Amino acid sequence: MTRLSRARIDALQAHLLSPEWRAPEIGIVHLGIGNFHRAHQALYTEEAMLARGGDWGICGVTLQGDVTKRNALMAQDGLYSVVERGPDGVRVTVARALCEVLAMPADRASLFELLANARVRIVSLTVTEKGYCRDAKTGDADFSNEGVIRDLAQPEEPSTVPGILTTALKARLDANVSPFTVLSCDNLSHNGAALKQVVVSYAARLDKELAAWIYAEVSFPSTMVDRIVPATTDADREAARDALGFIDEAPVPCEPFRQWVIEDRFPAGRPAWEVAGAQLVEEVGPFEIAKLRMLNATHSTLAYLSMLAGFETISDAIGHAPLRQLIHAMMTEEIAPTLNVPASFNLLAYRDALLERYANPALKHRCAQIAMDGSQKMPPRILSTIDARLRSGEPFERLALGVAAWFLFLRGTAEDGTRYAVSDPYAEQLTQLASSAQDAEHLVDAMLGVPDVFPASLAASSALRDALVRAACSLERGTRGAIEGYA
Ligand code: CS2
Repeated sequence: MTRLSRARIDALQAHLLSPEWRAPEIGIVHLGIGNFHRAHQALYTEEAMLARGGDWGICGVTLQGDVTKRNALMAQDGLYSVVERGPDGVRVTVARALCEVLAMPADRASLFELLANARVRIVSLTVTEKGYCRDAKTGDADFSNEGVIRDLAQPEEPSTVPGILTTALKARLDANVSPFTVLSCDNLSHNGAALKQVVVSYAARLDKELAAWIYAEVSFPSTMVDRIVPATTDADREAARDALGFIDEAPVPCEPFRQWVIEDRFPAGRPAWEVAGAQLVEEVGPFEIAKLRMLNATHSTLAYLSMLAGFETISDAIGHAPLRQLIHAMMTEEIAPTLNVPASFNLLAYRDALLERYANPALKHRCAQIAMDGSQKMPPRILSTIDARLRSGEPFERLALGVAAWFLFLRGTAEDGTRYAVSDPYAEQLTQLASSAQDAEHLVDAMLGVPDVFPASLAASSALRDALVRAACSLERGTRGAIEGYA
C-alpha cells in the first residue's frame, strides 16, 4: 500500500474538510508538535484558512530531538489523519495545515531562520507543563534547571522554551522586525502571563533592554484549549489505513468534542479561528481555571486511583459506579463552588458533559498517560482548589483523596503488586521519598516537604495534613474501599 502524500490528495476527497486548498506560506511556528496540537489548533487553523484565506501554514517543531517523528510526517508532506472516535463510530479526516516539521537540535539553523522571518506572526506552544522551565515558587524561569543554565551560557544555541523564544525575539529586535505573538496552549493557569514572566525573567539575565522590549512589545495572550487526545496506537494506524487506503504512520486519535477560548491580543494578526468555533474573548482566566479544576483535576484523580486499583482507561474507571459517584460529588461539592465564571457558563451542565466525555468507550484514553508529570500537574489542577477551600474553611476530602492517591502511586506498585514506571521530571526524588516512608503519616509529611510542589502555606496547614493522612490511610486499606467511602 502507498504512503499518504499531497500528490495523492485527489484520492482522499471524502476525507478532506473541503475540496478547496491553496498551499499557504508558513505563518505559524508551533513548538511541541505532539498529538494535541495536530488534533486541535491545526484543525482550527485549516478551517480558518479554508473560510477566510491567509498564509497561516504551520511549521511544527519537535523539541525532543525526535527526528523519527519529523521524518514520518515529512515523508507524508506534513499530512496525517485525525481519527475521531465517538460513541457512534470513527471519522477519519486528513489534516493539511502542517506544512513543515523541524526537529531540534538537528534543524536549529532552519528554525531560527524561519523565526527571524516577518511572515511568521505567531509562535504557539504545547510543550507540557515541564517545558516552561518555570520556578513554581517565583514564577520566573527556573535558573537551577540544567537546560536554562546551558542556554544562558550559550544563548546562540538554545534548546529550552525560554531560550528559543528569547534568542528568536532578540534577532527580530536587532533586525528591526516586529515581534511575533507568543501563544501558550498548555494546561497552566494564566498560561500567557506565566510564559511572559518566564521569558522576560530569562531575557533579563542576558540583556536588560531586550527584556524591557519583550515586556512592552510582545503579546502573550492566554488560552484555554480542550480536546481529549490519547497517544497513537496500532489501532489508529489501522483505522486510518482502512478508511483512506493509504499508509499513515502518524495518525492522531481524539474525541469529537473540542473547545478553544483565546484572548484576542494578536497585534501581528491571526487566522480567523472564530469561523471554526473558537471563542475570542477579553479575559480567558475564568474558562482556564474552570477547565483545569473541573476537567484536569478529575482526570488526574481518576488516573491515580485507577493506577492503584487497576483500571486501564478513563472509560473503564468512570464505568465503576462508586468512582463515577466520587468524581460527580467532587466536582459538585468541592470544585464548582470555588469557581467564578460568567453567568452564561453553567457549571453543572459542564460537569455532566465531562462525565459523558469520560465515558466514551471508543477513545481508550490510558490512565498511565494522564498519570505522568504529577509534580507539574497537581498544583494548578488540585492544590489551587484545596487552597481556595482552606481559605473559605470548607471541606476538601475528595480532593485530598486525589492527592493522596498520587503519593501512593509514586511507590511504583499497583495494589495487586504490578509494577509500573513513574514518569515525572522529579521522578527520582519523589519515588525515593514515597518508597522509603514507612507509613501513611511519614508519606504525607515527606511529600508536603517538597517545596516545588507544595507552597509553604499549604505545607504548613494542619487541616491539609490531617485530610491527606486520613485519605492515605484509607487507600492503604484498599483503593476500592476508599473510593466507596469517599463517594
Ligand atoms: C490530561 C489532558 O494528560 C492529561 O493530563 O488531563 O491532556 C486532557 O486530556 C486535556 O487537557 C483535555 O483537553
